[in-house]
Amino acid sequence: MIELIKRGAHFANRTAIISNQSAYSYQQLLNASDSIANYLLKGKKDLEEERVVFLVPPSFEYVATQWAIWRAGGIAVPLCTLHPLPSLQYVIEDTEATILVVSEDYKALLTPLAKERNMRLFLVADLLDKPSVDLPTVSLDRRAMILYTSGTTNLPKGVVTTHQNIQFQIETLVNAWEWEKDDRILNILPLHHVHGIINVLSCALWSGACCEFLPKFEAEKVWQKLSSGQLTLFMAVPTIYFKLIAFWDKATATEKERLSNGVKALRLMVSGSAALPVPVLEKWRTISTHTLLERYGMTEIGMALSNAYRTERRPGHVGLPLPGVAIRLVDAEGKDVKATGEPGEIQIKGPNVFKEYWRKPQATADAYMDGWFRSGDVAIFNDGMFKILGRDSVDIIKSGGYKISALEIEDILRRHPAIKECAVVGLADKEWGEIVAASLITDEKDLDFDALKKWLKELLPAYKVPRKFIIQEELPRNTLGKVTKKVLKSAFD
Ligand code: MLC
Ligand code: AMP
Repeated sequence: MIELIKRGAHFANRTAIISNQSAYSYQQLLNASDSIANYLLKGKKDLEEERVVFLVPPSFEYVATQWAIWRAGGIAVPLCTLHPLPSLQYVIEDTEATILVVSEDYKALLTPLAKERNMRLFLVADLLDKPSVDLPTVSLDRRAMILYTSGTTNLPKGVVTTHQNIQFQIETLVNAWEWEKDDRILNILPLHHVHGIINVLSCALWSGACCEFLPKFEAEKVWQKLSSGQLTLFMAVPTIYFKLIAFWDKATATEKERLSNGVKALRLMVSGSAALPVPVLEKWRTISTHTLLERYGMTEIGMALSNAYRTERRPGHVGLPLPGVAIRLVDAEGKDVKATGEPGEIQIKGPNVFKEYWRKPQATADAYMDGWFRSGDVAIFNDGMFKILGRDSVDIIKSGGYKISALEIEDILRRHPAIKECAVVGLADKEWGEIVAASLITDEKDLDFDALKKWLKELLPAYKVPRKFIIQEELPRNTLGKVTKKVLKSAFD
């Protein structure tokens, strides 16, 4: 049996999940996932890596579904609850999923697509009552999960991890951050990315700890939890800390004192998925006494670098490789520059590194240099620690912890009848890290941007829709005709 799930039996009576005001034990999680697995198998002995897509908000039912897919030998493909139909359809088609599990809220949206593609569609609430069957033995080298990530191509790629990858990614974090069964963490992150799935949920369950869900991020509710004295851990993207600080700033003096006193009780607060600005780290320290532990990761590798739990946490730095993860810094000529203190691309090797991009052998091969995974992130080794300087591609935007491809948005914008040409860039922003901005070439000088945004939201998740637009006569280009995005950024000033 998969180690993560096998361990659940040791913690049978402990609380695994709190969601929708109910507490669920590890035994309930085992029973529910057993039952769902039984439905998914429908008499088969093993799903043998059939892709099972599921659209279930963060909750006990989400976790039971994820475990069930793994227990039945399938590949778990979590869909994003914020995505419009075309984005969901893309993942369903790309994975050629055969089974779809949804919660009630998404049934109407996805039923026509499931019918059209002849998929088996289940409502998760209907799957919790079936007695157990013999479940297959799933070896560690089998594919376990596909998460979609944006990159330097216009369409997101499916990142495939095996059970072994996942297990290693969990174990290295559990050890580094000293997770234990008495821990309790609040999850407010989406569960279609590694930050929420691995760092928060799976580390908690591996440890016999409790993971509590809030359906979505709301500063007031998160502060209530943080100051309740019940939590020991919290992990979030920098934008969330920014928003929590903004809430605290607006509170009365008495309330500020209460919130600050309450949050001190946690043993660890972590930031990641995007660069943590030093002023945010410092302000959070004055509010909470916590020095946020910043770490660096990526969908393809889980976590790779981390500041120390017990010793130094250096602002603006991402620490050192996690145990078992090898890191090198390589310049444009392929020379290792870690020792010289020059900037280089972070490249990674280790059991944490993913198996492949789903059905994209060329993209998979291109992602490596001499057996090292190329992150596309540039860093230096500064006085014994890694410091991220940025990315080597202007086409990748990080906004609120989400990775967004400029090319994907340009591709959609060009489909609009009024848009002749366009270019998308990320602009630095204190709250979001970067915000998406688009320059348009159009003959319609009075183009209605609100109507354009509405049109885009039918095709793209709202967080990918540009927040700023300008209309230009022509796009800035170099002598080869390529849009110079660094120049374009200054046009938004
Ligand atoms: C929401 N909006 C965003 C956005 N999130 N816009 C740009 N970037 C984002 N990230 C938009 C909404 O569409 C909406 O626009 C408006 O902002 C307000 O929406 P909201 O729902 O009120 O926002 P909020 O709930 O506050 O969301 C902010 C957030 C969320 C920070 C909580 O973005 C989030 O959960 N981010 C975490 C993403 C994450 O987990 N990344 C990890 C990837 S793994 P409108 O127009 O509709 O009003 C990874 C590896 C690693 O990176 O190292 O961890
Ligand atoms: P994703 O592809 O969504 O998994 O995002 C991974 C990317 O997030 C990395 O390649 C980095 O660009 C960025 N990232 C993650 N953690 C950090 C960090 N601590 N500092 C700067 N960038 C980060």
